[in-house]
Amino acid sequence: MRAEKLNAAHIQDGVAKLDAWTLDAVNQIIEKTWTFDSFPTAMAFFAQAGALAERLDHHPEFLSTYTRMRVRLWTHDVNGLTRLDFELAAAIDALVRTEFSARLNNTEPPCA
Ligand code: H2B
Repeated sequence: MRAEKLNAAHIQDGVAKLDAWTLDAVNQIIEKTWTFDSFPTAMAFFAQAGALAERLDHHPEFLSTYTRMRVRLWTHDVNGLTRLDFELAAAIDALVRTEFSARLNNTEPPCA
């Protein structure tokens, strides 16, 4: 079943429930950046988040810059945000919490 495009109020609500994801309201994208302790850790995150996305049949855009990984989510099918984006965002946060929390580099600001 195709997920419905969320309106602005539902998007605000969804972003508020997530941990530090930001909204690009113009382009209807949510995004978050993590900085890891090394390039191999960043690549392990890439592989595991990719496998998670494949299981959920919802696919992020990844930007890899050395130890930094940016994830952007939207639903191409509706050209906007749906509950699938928020479910995948929460699942990626859970993955980072369980598998990568000891391997984050919190001293560097997660700038773009
Ligand atoms: N991922 C994302 N991010 N947006 C989509 O609209 C989308 C997807 N559509 N993954 C899915 C796959 C769709 O093509 C299949 C048929 O479910």
